[in-house]
Amino acid sequence: MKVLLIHPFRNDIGALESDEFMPSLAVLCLAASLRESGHQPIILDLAVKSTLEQEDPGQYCLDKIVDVLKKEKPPLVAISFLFSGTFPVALQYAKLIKKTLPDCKIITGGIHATSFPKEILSNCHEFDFIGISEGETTIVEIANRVENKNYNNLEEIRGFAFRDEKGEVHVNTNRLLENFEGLPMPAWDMIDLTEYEKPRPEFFSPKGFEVKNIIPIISTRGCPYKCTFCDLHLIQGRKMRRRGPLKFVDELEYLHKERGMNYFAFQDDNLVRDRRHIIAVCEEIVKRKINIQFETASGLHINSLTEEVIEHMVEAGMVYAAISVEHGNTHMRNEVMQKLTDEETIYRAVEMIRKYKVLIRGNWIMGYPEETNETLQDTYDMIEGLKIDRAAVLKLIPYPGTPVFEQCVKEDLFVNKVDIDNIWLRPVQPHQNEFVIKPYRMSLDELEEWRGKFSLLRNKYFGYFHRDLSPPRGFVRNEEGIVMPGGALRPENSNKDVSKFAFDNVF
Ligand code: B12
Repeated sequence: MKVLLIHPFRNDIGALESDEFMPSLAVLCLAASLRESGHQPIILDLAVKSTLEQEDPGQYCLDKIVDVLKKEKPPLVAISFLFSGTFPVALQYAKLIKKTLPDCKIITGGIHATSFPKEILSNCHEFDFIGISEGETTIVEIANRVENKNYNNLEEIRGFAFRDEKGEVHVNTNRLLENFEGLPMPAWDMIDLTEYEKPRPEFFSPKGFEVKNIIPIISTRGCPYKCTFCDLHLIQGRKMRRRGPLKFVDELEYLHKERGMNYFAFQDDNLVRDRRHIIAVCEEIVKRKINIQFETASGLHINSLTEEVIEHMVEAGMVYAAISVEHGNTHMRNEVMQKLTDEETIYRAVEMIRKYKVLIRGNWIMGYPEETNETLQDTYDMIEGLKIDRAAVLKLIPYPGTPVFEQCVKEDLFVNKVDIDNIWLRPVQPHQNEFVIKPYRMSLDELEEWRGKFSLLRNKYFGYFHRDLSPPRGFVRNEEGIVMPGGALRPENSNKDVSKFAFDNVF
Protein backbone atom coordinates (compact mmCIF):
# COMPACT_ATOMS: atom_id res chain seq x y z
CA MET A 1 0.00 0.00 0.00
CA LYS A 2 1.17 3.53 -0.74
CA VAL A 3 2.27 5.53 2.29
CA LEU A 4 3.20 9.16 1.77
CA LEU A 5 5.91 10.36 4.17
CA ILE A 6 6.17 14.13 4.54
CA HIS A 7 8.98 16.09 6.15
CA PRO A 8 7.89 19.74 6.45
CA PHE A 9 9.76 22.83 5.42
CA ARG A 10 10.25 25.01 8.47
CA ASN A 11 9.12 28.31 7.09
CA ASP A 12 10.81 30.30 9.80
CA ILE A 13 13.93 32.24 10.35
CA GLY A 14 15.72 29.20 11.76
CA ALA A 15 15.40 27.30 8.53
CA LEU A 16 15.79 30.24 6.22
CA GLU A 17 18.91 31.66 7.77
CA SER A 18 20.79 28.48 8.40
CA ASP A 19 19.69 26.76 5.18
CA GLU A 20 21.58 23.71 6.36
CA PHE A 21 19.34 21.12 4.80
CA MET A 22 20.03 17.60 5.87
CA PRO A 23 18.00 14.58 4.83
CA SER A 24 15.54 13.51 7.50
CA LEU A 25 16.79 10.29 9.05
CA ALA A 26 13.36 9.72 10.56
CA VAL A 27 11.67 9.63 7.16
CA LEU A 28 14.45 7.51 5.66
CA CYS A 29 14.18 4.97 8.51
CA LEU A 30 10.39 4.78 8.36
CA ALA A 31 10.47 4.41 4.56
CA ALA A 32 13.01 1.58 4.77
CA SER A 33 10.87 -0.39 7.24
CA LEU A 34 7.70 0.15 5.22
CA ARG A 35 9.41 -1.01 2.06
CA GLU A 36 10.85 -4.07 3.76
CA SER A 37 7.32 -5.01 4.82
CA GLY A 38 6.00 -4.82 1.29
CA HIS A 39 4.51 -1.32 1.35
CA GLN A 40 5.25 1.45 -1.11
CA PRO A 41 6.63 4.47 0.71
CA ILE A 42 6.71 7.79 -1.14
CA ILE A 43 9.02 10.40 0.37
CA LEU A 44 8.08 14.07 0.12
CA ASP A 45 10.84 15.98 1.85
CA LEU A 46 9.95 19.64 1.61
CA ALA A 47 12.97 20.84 3.57
CA VAL A 48 15.14 20.87 0.47
CA LYS A 49 16.95 23.26 -1.83
CA SER A 50 14.21 23.50 -4.43
CA THR A 51 11.74 24.71 -1.78
CA LEU A 52 14.09 27.45 -0.68
CA GLU A 53 14.53 28.55 -4.29
CA GLN A 54 10.79 29.30 -4.64
CA GLU A 55 9.49 32.82 -4.38
CA ASP A 56 6.93 31.74 -1.80
CA PRO A 57 8.29 28.54 -0.21
CA GLY A 58 5.32 28.14 2.15
CA GLN A 59 2.75 28.19 -0.64
CA TYR A 60 4.94 26.02 -2.85
CA CYS A 61 4.90 23.30 -0.17
CA LEU A 62 1.12 23.37 0.10
CA ASP A 63 0.73 23.15 -3.68
CA LYS A 64 3.25 20.34 -3.85
CA ILE A 65 1.40 18.33 -1.21
CA VAL A 66 -1.87 18.67 -3.10
CA ASP A 67 -0.20 17.62 -6.35
CA VAL A 68 1.31 14.50 -4.80
CA LEU A 69 -1.93 13.57 -3.01
CA LYS A 70 -3.93 13.86 -6.23
CA LYS A 71 -1.42 11.84 -8.18
CA GLU A 72 -0.69 9.09 -5.65
CA LYS A 73 -3.87 8.92 -3.56
CA PRO A 74 -2.11 7.33 -0.56
CA PRO A 75 -4.47 5.74 1.99
CA LEU A 76 -1.99 6.68 4.74
CA VAL A 77 0.04 9.85 5.16
CA ALA A 78 2.79 10.16 7.78
CA ILE A 79 4.15 13.53 8.86
CA SER A 80 7.49 13.64 10.63
CA PHE A 81 9.02 16.78 12.08
CA LEU A 82 12.09 17.20 14.25
CA PHE A 83 11.48 20.20 16.49
CA SER A 84 8.46 20.85 18.68
CA GLY A 85 8.34 24.34 17.17
CA THR A 86 7.41 22.86 13.78
CA PHE A 87 4.11 21.45 15.03
CA PRO A 88 2.00 24.35 13.67
CA VAL A 89 3.35 23.60 10.17
CA ALA A 90 2.54 19.90 10.57
CA LEU A 91 -0.98 20.80 11.63
CA GLN A 92 -1.43 23.10 8.67
CA TYR A 93 -0.36 20.26 6.36
CA ALA A 94 -2.71 17.80 8.08
CA LYS A 95 -5.68 20.15 7.56
CA LEU A 96 -4.83 20.50 3.88
CA ILE A 97 -4.36 16.75 3.46
CA LYS A 98 -7.73 15.94 5.03
CA LYS A 99 -9.40 18.57 2.86
CA THR A 100 -7.80 17.19 -0.29
CA LEU A 101 -8.16 13.50 0.46
CA PRO A 102 -10.80 13.14 3.21
CA ASP A 103 -10.61 9.36 3.36
CA CYS A 104 -6.90 9.03 3.95
CA LYS A 105 -5.56 8.45 7.45
CA ILE A 106 -2.91 10.69 8.93
CA ILE A 107 -0.31 9.68 11.45
CA THR A 108 2.35 11.83 13.03
CA GLY A 109 5.17 10.98 15.39
CA GLY A 110 8.54 12.15 16.67
CA ILE A 111 9.44 13.89 19.88
CA HIS A 112 6.69 16.50 20.02
CA ALA A 113 3.88 14.10 19.23
CA THR A 114 5.38 11.65 21.72
CA SER A 115 5.21 14.36 24.38
CA PHE A 116 1.57 15.31 23.68
CA PRO A 117 -0.39 12.44 22.08
CA LYS A 118 -3.56 13.01 24.10
CA GLU A 119 -3.65 16.75 23.58
CA ILE A 120 -3.03 16.50 19.85
CA LEU A 121 -5.58 13.77 19.17
CA SER A 122 -8.24 15.35 21.38
CA ASN A 123 -7.94 18.74 19.74
CA CYS A 124 -6.81 18.12 16.18
CA HIS A 125 -9.18 15.79 14.43
CA GLU A 126 -7.06 15.97 11.30
CA PHE A 127 -4.65 13.52 12.92
CA ASP A 128 -5.96 9.98 13.25
CA PHE A 129 -2.99 8.32 14.90
CA ILE A 130 0.21 9.09 16.72
CA GLY A 131 3.37 7.02 16.84
CA ILE A 132 5.02 7.23 20.25
CA SER A 133 8.82 7.01 20.49
CA GLU A 134 10.66 5.08 17.78
CA GLY A 135 8.38 4.51 14.84
CA GLU A 136 9.63 1.76 12.54
CA THR A 137 7.42 -1.03 13.89
CA THR A 138 4.45 1.23 14.57
CA ILE A 139 4.29 2.63 11.05
CA VAL A 140 4.34 -0.85 9.56
CA GLU A 141 1.64 -2.10 11.94
CA ILE A 142 -0.65 0.80 11.17
CA ALA A 143 0.01 0.57 7.44
CA ASN A 144 -1.03 -3.12 7.61
CA ARG A 145 -4.20 -2.16 9.48
CA VAL A 146 -5.10 0.62 7.04
CA GLU A 147 -4.48 -1.67 4.09
CA ASN A 148 -6.81 -4.31 5.55
CA LYS A 149 -9.22 -1.73 6.96
CA ASN A 150 -8.84 -3.53 10.27
CA TYR A 151 -9.26 -1.08 13.11
CA ASN A 152 -10.12 -3.62 15.81
CA ASN A 153 -8.16 -3.57 19.05
CA LEU A 154 -5.90 -0.74 18.01
CA GLU A 155 -5.00 -0.37 21.67
CA GLU A 156 -2.84 -3.45 21.23
CA ILE A 157 -0.35 -1.54 19.11
CA ARG A 158 2.49 -0.54 21.39
CA GLY A 159 3.78 3.03 21.36
CA PHE A 160 0.63 4.20 19.66
CA ALA A 161 -2.31 6.54 20.24
CA PHE A 162 -5.62 6.82 18.41
CA ARG A 163 -9.17 8.16 18.70
CA ASP A 164 -11.96 5.61 18.75
CA GLU A 165 -15.39 5.96 17.03
CA LYS A 166 -16.73 7.73 20.11
CA GLY A 167 -13.94 10.27 19.92
CA GLU A 168 -12.19 8.92 22.98
CA VAL A 169 -8.41 9.02 22.88
CA HIS A 170 -6.40 5.91 23.79
CA VAL A 171 -2.70 6.14 24.46
CA ASN A 172 -0.63 2.99 24.69
CA THR A 173 2.54 4.27 26.31
CA ASN A 174 3.94 0.80 26.55
CA ARG A 175 6.41 1.74 23.92
CA LEU A 176 8.76 -0.30 21.96
CA LEU A 177 12.48 0.21 21.67
CA GLU A 178 13.38 -1.05 18.25
CA ASN A 179 15.77 -3.89 17.64
CA PHE A 180 18.09 -1.32 16.11
CA GLU A 181 20.50 -3.92 14.80
CA GLY A 182 17.72 -5.62 12.87
CA LEU A 183 16.42 -2.51 11.09
CA PRO A 184 17.08 -2.08 7.39
CA MET A 185 19.45 0.60 6.12
CA PRO A 186 17.72 3.99 5.86
CA ALA A 187 16.22 4.31 2.37
CA TRP A 188 18.97 6.52 0.95
CA ASP A 189 18.29 5.24 -2.54
CA MET A 190 14.89 6.97 -2.44
CA ILE A 191 16.19 10.51 -2.24
CA ASP A 192 18.05 12.85 -4.54
CA LEU A 193 21.03 14.04 -2.54
CA THR A 194 21.64 17.05 -4.79
CA GLU A 195 18.56 18.58 -3.12
CA TYR A 196 20.63 18.96 0.07
CA GLU A 197 23.75 20.31 -1.57
CA LYS A 198 25.31 23.66 -1.17
CA PRO A 199 28.86 24.88 -1.51
CA ARG A 200 30.52 24.84 1.91
CA PRO A 201 33.94 26.39 1.30
CA GLU A 202 34.10 27.35 4.96
CA PHE A 203 34.07 23.71 6.05
CA PHE A 204 37.25 22.34 7.54
CA SER A 205 38.33 19.79 5.01
CA PRO A 206 41.90 18.68 5.70
CA LYS A 207 41.63 15.91 3.12
CA GLY A 208 40.92 18.58 0.53
CA PHE A 209 37.47 17.28 -0.48
CA GLU A 210 34.92 19.72 -1.77
CA VAL A 211 32.16 19.50 0.87
CA LYS A 212 28.66 19.92 -0.58
CA ASN A 213 26.51 17.62 1.55
CA ILE A 214 26.40 16.91 5.26
CA ILE A 215 25.08 13.39 5.63
CA PRO A 216 23.51 12.44 8.97
CA ILE A 217 24.31 8.94 10.19
CA ILE A 218 23.50 7.14 13.39
CA SER A 219 25.18 4.04 14.75
CA THR A 220 23.66 3.79 18.25
CA ARG A 221 20.40 4.79 19.89
CA GLY A 222 19.75 5.53 23.54
CA CYS A 223 21.72 7.24 26.29
CA PRO A 224 21.89 6.11 29.92
CA TYR A 225 22.53 9.58 31.36
CA LYS A 226 19.81 11.68 32.95
CA CYS A 227 20.77 15.24 32.02
CA THR A 228 17.95 17.41 33.29
CA PHE A 229 17.52 19.38 30.03
CA CYS A 230 17.37 16.46 27.58
CA ASP A 231 14.11 14.99 26.32
CA LEU A 232 15.53 12.43 23.95
CA HIS A 233 14.89 9.54 26.35
CA LEU A 234 11.23 9.94 25.40
CA ILE A 235 12.13 8.63 21.96
CA GLN A 236 15.23 6.52 22.31
CA GLY A 237 15.02 5.42 25.93
CA ARG A 238 18.00 5.03 28.19
CA LYS A 239 19.11 1.62 27.03
CA MET A 240 21.87 1.79 24.46
CA ARG A 241 21.44 -0.17 21.29
CA ARG A 242 23.96 -0.44 18.51
CA ARG A 243 24.15 -1.30 14.88
CA GLY A 244 26.85 -3.85 14.31
CA PRO A 245 29.97 -2.19 12.88
CA LEU A 246 29.84 -4.26 9.68
CA LYS A 247 26.25 -3.34 8.94
CA PHE A 248 26.73 0.28 9.85
CA VAL A 249 29.87 0.62 7.75
CA ASP A 250 28.00 -0.96 4.81
CA GLU A 251 25.80 2.12 4.89
CA LEU A 252 28.79 4.47 4.91
CA GLU A 253 30.40 2.53 2.12
CA TYR A 254 27.26 2.76 0.00
CA LEU A 255 26.94 6.49 0.63
CA HIS A 256 30.59 7.13 -0.12
CA LYS A 257 31.32 4.79 -2.98
CA GLU A 258 27.96 4.74 -4.74
CA ARG A 259 26.59 8.18 -3.91
CA GLY A 260 29.85 10.12 -3.73
CA MET A 261 29.31 11.48 -0.20
CA ASN A 262 32.41 12.47 1.71
CA TYR A 263 31.25 14.41 4.79
CA PHE A 264 29.21 12.76 7.53
CA ALA A 265 27.69 13.92 10.80
CA PHE A 266 27.12 11.36 13.54
CA GLN A 267 23.76 11.96 15.25
CA ASP A 268 24.27 9.38 18.00
CA ASP A 269 23.37 10.89 21.31
CA ASN A 270 26.24 9.18 23.05
CA LEU A 271 28.53 7.98 20.30
CA VAL A 272 31.52 7.06 22.45
CA ARG A 273 29.73 5.59 25.43
CA ASP A 274 30.53 2.09 24.21
CA ARG A 275 34.21 2.39 23.37
CA ARG A 276 34.43 -1.04 21.82
CA HIS A 277 31.64 -0.11 19.42
CA ILE A 278 33.15 3.14 18.18
CA ILE A 279 36.60 1.62 17.89
CA ALA A 280 35.23 -1.30 15.88
CA VAL A 281 33.34 1.11 13.59
CA CYS A 282 36.47 3.17 13.00
CA GLU A 283 38.62 0.10 12.37
CA GLU A 284 36.12 -1.11 9.79
CA ILE A 285 36.14 2.27 8.02
CA VAL A 286 39.94 2.16 7.83
CA LYS A 287 40.00 -1.51 6.80
CA ARG A 288 37.66 -0.87 3.90
CA LYS A 289 39.62 2.27 2.92
CA ILE A 290 36.54 4.47 3.05
CA ASN A 291 38.14 7.85 2.64
CA ILE A 292 35.74 10.25 4.36
CA GLN A 293 35.59 13.09 6.85
CA PHE A 294 33.15 13.24 9.72
CA GLU A 295 32.01 15.30 12.66
CA THR A 296 30.36 14.31 15.91
CA ALA A 297 27.37 16.60 15.61
CA SER A 298 25.51 15.68 18.79
CA GLY A 299 28.47 16.26 21.05
CA LEU A 300 30.75 13.67 22.57
CA HIS A 301 30.20 12.75 26.18
CA ILE A 302 33.55 13.63 27.66
CA ASN A 303 33.57 10.92 30.35
CA SER A 304 33.93 8.18 27.77
CA LEU A 305 36.70 9.76 25.71
CA THR A 306 40.08 8.10 25.84
CA GLU A 307 43.20 8.65 23.81
CA GLU A 308 42.63 5.30 22.09
CA VAL A 309 39.09 6.28 21.04
CA ILE A 310 40.19 9.64 19.70
CA GLU A 311 43.10 8.13 17.81
CA HIS A 312 40.80 5.65 16.08
CA MET A 313 38.25 8.32 15.27
CA VAL A 314 40.83 10.62 13.75
CA GLU A 315 42.29 7.81 11.71
CA ALA A 316 38.83 6.99 10.39
CA GLY A 317 38.20 10.62 9.37
CA MET A 318 37.05 12.72 12.32
CA VAL A 319 37.82 16.34 11.48
CA TYR A 320 35.44 18.16 13.80
CA ALA A 321 34.79 17.05 17.36
CA ALA A 322 31.89 18.59 19.21
CA ILE A 323 32.00 18.07 22.95
CA SER A 324 29.11 18.56 25.33
CA VAL A 325 30.39 20.47 28.32
CA GLU A 326 27.12 22.21 29.28
CA HIS A 327 28.46 24.39 32.11
CA GLY A 328 31.63 25.89 33.53
CA ASN A 329 30.43 25.73 37.12
CA THR A 330 30.84 22.31 38.69
CA HIS A 331 27.75 22.51 40.89
CA MET A 332 25.60 23.62 37.95
CA ARG A 333 27.03 20.98 35.65
CA ASN A 334 26.97 18.03 37.98
CA GLU A 335 24.29 18.66 40.60
CA VAL A 336 21.82 20.79 38.70
CA MET A 337 22.20 19.48 35.17
CA GLN A 338 23.35 15.97 36.17
CA LYS A 339 26.08 15.93 33.56
CA LEU A 340 28.46 14.19 35.96
CA THR A 341 31.74 15.32 34.40
CA ASP A 342 34.71 16.67 36.37
CA GLU A 343 36.44 19.82 35.31
CA GLU A 344 39.80 18.05 35.02
CA THR A 345 38.24 15.49 32.69
CA ILE A 346 37.03 18.30 30.43
CA TYR A 347 40.45 19.92 30.23
CA ARG A 348 42.11 16.55 29.71
CA ALA A 349 39.72 15.64 26.89
CA VAL A 350 40.42 18.90 25.08
CA GLU A 351 44.16 18.37 25.49
CA MET A 352 43.83 14.88 24.04
CA ILE A 353 41.81 15.97 21.01
CA ARG A 354 44.01 18.97 20.40
CA LYS A 355 47.02 16.76 19.69
CA TYR A 356 45.36 15.93 16.40
CA LYS A 357 44.51 18.53 13.82
CA VAL A 358 40.80 18.40 14.53
CA LEU A 359 38.46 21.34 15.02
CA ILE A 360 36.88 21.35 18.47
CA ARG A 361 33.53 22.87 19.36
CA GLY A 362 32.17 23.00 22.88
CA ASN A 363 28.50 23.32 23.73
CA TRP A 364 27.35 25.13 26.85
CA ILE A 365 23.90 26.03 28.12
CA MET A 366 23.10 29.34 29.80
CA GLY A 367 20.04 30.56 31.67
CA TYR A 368 19.10 27.65 33.95
CA PRO A 369 16.79 28.62 36.83
CA GLU A 370 19.76 28.41 39.26
CA GLU A 371 22.04 30.51 37.03
CA THR A 372 23.80 33.52 38.57
CA ASN A 373 26.38 36.05 37.42
CA GLU A 374 28.98 34.00 39.25
CA THR A 375 28.09 30.71 37.56
CA LEU A 376 28.13 32.38 34.15
CA GLN A 377 31.53 33.83 34.97
CA ASP A 378 32.69 30.23 35.49
CA THR A 379 31.46 29.29 32.03
CA TYR A 380 33.21 32.33 30.62
CA ASP A 381 36.45 31.47 32.40
CA MET A 382 36.28 27.88 31.24
CA ILE A 383 35.90 28.92 27.61
CA GLU A 384 38.83 31.31 27.99
CA GLY A 385 40.81 28.53 29.63
CA LEU A 386 40.05 25.85 27.06
CA LYS A 387 40.68 28.04 24.00
CA ILE A 388 38.84 25.72 21.68
CA ASP A 389 37.94 26.61 18.12
CA ARG A 390 34.26 27.25 18.67
CA ALA A 391 32.32 27.89 21.85
CA ALA A 392 28.54 27.75 21.50
CA VAL A 393 26.69 29.00 24.56
CA LEU A 394 23.02 28.40 23.87
CA LYS A 395 20.07 29.55 25.91
CA LEU A 396 18.07 26.97 27.82
CA ILE A 397 14.85 25.81 26.19
CA PRO A 398 12.99 23.70 28.75
CA TYR A 399 11.31 20.90 26.83
CA PRO A 400 8.36 18.89 28.17
CA GLY A 401 9.49 15.56 29.54
CA THR A 402 12.53 17.05 31.25
CA PRO A 403 13.01 17.80 34.95
CA VAL A 404 13.93 21.40 34.18
CA PHE A 405 10.63 21.86 32.35
CA GLU A 406 8.71 20.58 35.39
CA GLN A 407 10.68 22.93 37.58
CA CYS A 408 9.98 25.96 35.36
CA VAL A 409 6.26 25.17 35.29
CA LYS A 410 6.10 24.64 39.03
CA GLU A 411 8.04 27.80 39.79
CA ASP A 412 6.34 29.82 37.06
CA LEU A 413 9.60 30.92 35.48
CA PHE A 414 8.49 31.35 31.86
CA VAL A 415 9.11 34.88 30.62
CA ASN A 416 6.14 35.03 28.28
CA LYS A 417 3.77 33.31 30.62
CA VAL A 418 3.37 30.41 28.24
CA ASP A 419 0.04 28.73 28.43
CA ILE A 420 1.13 25.33 29.70
CA ASP A 421 -2.19 23.77 28.74
CA ASN A 422 -1.60 24.88 25.18
CA ILE A 423 2.10 24.32 24.85
CA TRP A 424 1.38 21.29 22.68
CA LEU A 425 -0.12 23.71 20.14
CA ARG A 426 2.21 26.65 20.52
CA PRO A 427 5.59 25.23 21.50
CA VAL A 428 8.67 27.32 22.05
CA GLN A 429 10.32 27.96 18.71
CA PRO A 430 13.90 26.71 18.68
CA HIS A 431 15.11 29.87 17.00
CA GLN A 432 13.32 32.15 19.48
CA ASN A 433 15.84 34.83 20.21
CA GLU A 434 14.57 35.87 23.63
CA PHE A 435 15.27 33.88 26.76
CA VAL A 436 12.45 31.51 27.52
CA ILE A 437 12.70 31.50 31.30
CA LYS A 438 14.02 33.89 33.92
CA PRO A 439 16.49 32.51 36.46
CA TYR A 440 15.65 32.97 40.15
CA ARG A 441 18.48 35.34 40.86
CA MET A 442 19.23 37.07 37.57
CA SER A 443 17.49 39.68 35.47
CA LEU A 444 16.92 39.21 31.76
CA ASP A 445 19.13 42.25 31.10
CA GLU A 446 21.97 40.55 32.90
CA LEU A 447 21.46 37.43 30.83
CA GLU A 448 21.50 39.52 27.64
CA GLU A 449 24.73 41.11 28.71
CA TRP A 450 26.28 37.69 29.16
CA ARG A 451 24.98 36.60 25.82
CA GLY A 452 26.84 39.53 24.24
CA LYS A 453 30.05 38.53 26.03
CA PHE A 454 29.72 34.90 24.98
CA SER A 455 29.11 35.88 21.39
CA LEU A 456 32.54 37.51 21.33
CA LEU A 457 34.08 34.29 22.59
CA ARG A 458 32.37 32.14 20.04
CA ASN A 459 35.12 32.13 17.43
CA LYS A 460 37.79 33.92 19.41
CA TYR A 461 40.12 30.94 19.61
CA PHE A 462 39.31 29.48 16.22
CA GLY A 463 42.53 27.91 14.98
CA TYR A 464 44.44 29.33 17.94
CA PHE A 465 46.52 26.19 18.04
CA HIS A 466 46.48 25.73 14.28
CA ARG A 467 47.13 29.19 12.96
CA ASP A 468 47.23 28.09 9.33
CA LEU A 469 43.44 27.63 9.50
CA SER A 470 41.65 30.64 8.08
CA PRO A 471 39.05 32.12 10.43
CA PRO A 472 35.36 31.76 9.52
CA ARG A 473 33.96 34.22 6.99
CA GLY A 474 33.24 37.59 8.49
CA PHE A 475 36.15 37.25 10.95
CA VAL A 476 39.85 38.13 10.93
CA ARG A 477 42.75 37.00 13.10
CA ASN A 478 45.06 39.50 14.82
CA GLU A 479 48.78 39.03 15.55
CA GLU A 480 48.09 37.32 18.87
CA GLY A 481 46.04 34.69 17.10
CA ILE A 482 42.72 36.04 18.37
CA VAL A 483 39.78 35.92 15.95
CA MET A 484 37.44 38.92 15.83
CA PRO A 485 34.59 40.16 13.66
CA GLY A 486 35.80 41.75 10.44
CA GLY A 487 36.30 41.02 6.74
CA ALA A 488 33.59 40.13 4.25
CA LEU A 489 30.42 38.31 5.20
CA ARG A 490 29.03 35.67 2.94
CA PRO A 491 27.56 37.57 -0.03
CA GLU A 492 24.09 36.10 0.43
CA ASN A 493 24.00 37.29 4.03
CA SER A 494 25.51 40.68 3.50
CA ASN A 495 22.21 42.53 3.49
CA LYS A 496 20.76 40.73 6.50
CA ASP A 497 21.40 41.32 10.13
CA VAL A 498 22.30 37.75 10.89
CA SER A 499 24.77 38.45 13.64
CA LYS A 500 22.49 37.88 16.59
CA PHE A 501 20.79 34.90 15.12
CA ALA A 502 23.94 33.32 13.85
CA PHE A 503 25.67 33.61 17.19
CA ASP A 504 22.80 32.31 19.14
CA ASN A 505 21.19 29.56 17.25
CA VAL A 506 23.46 27.88 14.78
CA PHE A 507 26.08 25.55 16.15
C1 B12 B 1 19.96 16.47 13.51
C2 B12 B 1 19.58 17.29 14.72
C3 B12 B 1 19.62 18.66 14.58
C4 B12 B 1 20.05 19.36 13.32
C5 B12 B 1 18.84 19.47 12.37
C6 B12 B 1 19.30 19.31 10.96
C7 B12 B 1 18.23 19.65 9.99
N1 B12 B 1 18.57 20.51 9.12
O1 B12 B 1 17.14 19.13 10.02
C8 B12 B 1 20.54 20.75 13.85
C9 B12 B 1 22.02 20.65 14.15
C10 B12 B 1 20.28 21.94 12.96
C11 B12 B 1 19.79 20.79 15.18
C12 B12 B 1 19.59 21.96 15.85
C13 B12 B 1 18.90 22.07 17.04
N2 B12 B 1 18.39 21.07 17.75
CO1 B12 B 1 18.52 19.23 17.20
N3 B12 B 1 18.74 17.44 16.91
C14 B12 B 1 19.17 16.68 15.94
C15 B12 B 1 19.32 15.23 16.41
C16 B12 B 1 20.74 15.10 16.99
C17 B12 B 1 19.20 14.08 15.43
C18 B12 B 1 17.83 13.89 14.75
C19 B12 B 1 17.82 12.57 14.04
O2 B12 B 1 18.11 12.49 12.88
N4 B12 B 1 17.54 11.47 14.78
C20 B12 B 1 17.48 10.14 14.26
C21 B12 B 1 16.03 9.78 13.83
C22 B12 B 1 16.00 8.39 13.26
O3 B12 B 1 15.24 9.83 15.00
P1 B12 B 1 13.89 10.71 15.11
O4 B12 B 1 14.00 11.92 14.28
O5 B12 B 1 13.59 10.87 16.53
O6 B12 B 1 12.81 9.77 14.44
C23 B12 B 1 12.33 8.58 15.07
C24 B12 B 1 11.15 8.79 16.03
O7 B12 B 1 11.08 10.09 16.55
C25 B12 B 1 9.95 8.41 15.26
N5 B12 B 1 9.30 9.35 14.37
C26 B12 B 1 9.73 10.53 13.88
N6 B12 B 1 8.82 11.04 13.04
C27 B12 B 1 7.80 10.18 12.98
C28 B12 B 1 6.62 10.20 12.24
C29 B12 B 1 5.73 9.14 12.36
C30 B12 B 1 4.50 9.17 11.59
C31 B12 B 1 6.02 8.05 13.24
C32 B12 B 1 5.07 6.93 13.39
C33 B12 B 1 7.20 8.03 13.98
C34 B12 B 1 8.09 9.10 13.82
O8 B12 B 1 10.43 7.37 14.43
C35 B12 B 1 11.76 7.70 13.98
C36 B12 B 1 12.53 6.44 13.77
O9 B12 B 1 12.58 5.68 14.96
C37 B12 B 1 18.23 15.16 17.53
C38 B12 B 1 18.53 14.15 18.62
C39 B12 B 1 18.34 12.72 18.12
N7 B12 B 1 19.37 11.94 18.29
O10 B12 B 1 17.31 12.36 17.57
C40 B12 B 1 18.28 16.59 18.07
C41 B12 B 1 16.97 17.28 18.55
C42 B12 B 1 15.90 17.02 17.54
N8 B12 B 1 17.36 18.69 18.56
C43 B12 B 1 16.87 19.31 19.54
C44 B12 B 1 17.14 20.69 19.82
C45 B12 B 1 16.64 21.22 21.14
C46 B12 B 1 17.84 21.49 18.91
C47 B12 B 1 18.12 23.00 19.07
C48 B12 B 1 16.90 23.79 19.47
C49 B12 B 1 19.29 23.17 20.04
C50 B12 B 1 19.55 24.63 20.36
N9 B12 B 1 19.28 25.00 21.59
O11 B12 B 1 19.96 25.39 19.52
C51 B12 B 1 18.61 23.39 17.66
C52 B12 B 1 17.54 24.14 16.86
C53 B12 B 1 18.20 24.99 15.82
C54 B12 B 1 17.26 25.84 15.06
N10 B12 B 1 17.66 27.03 14.81
O12 B12 B 1 16.17 25.46 14.73
C55 B12 B 1 15.98 18.44 20.40
C56 B12 B 1 14.50 18.71 20.05
C57 B12 B 1 13.62 18.80 21.27
C58 B12 B 1 12.21 19.19 20.87
N11 B12 B 1 11.26 18.70 21.65
O13 B12 B 1 11.97 19.91 19.92
C59 B12 B 1 16.50 17.04 20.06
C60 B12 B 1 15.46 15.88 20.17
C61 B12 B 1 17.72 16.73 20.96
C62 B12 B 1 17.39 16.54 22.43
N12 B12 B 1 18.19 15.76 23.10
O14 B12 B 1 16.55 17.07 23.08
N13 B12 B 1 19.38 19.61 15.56
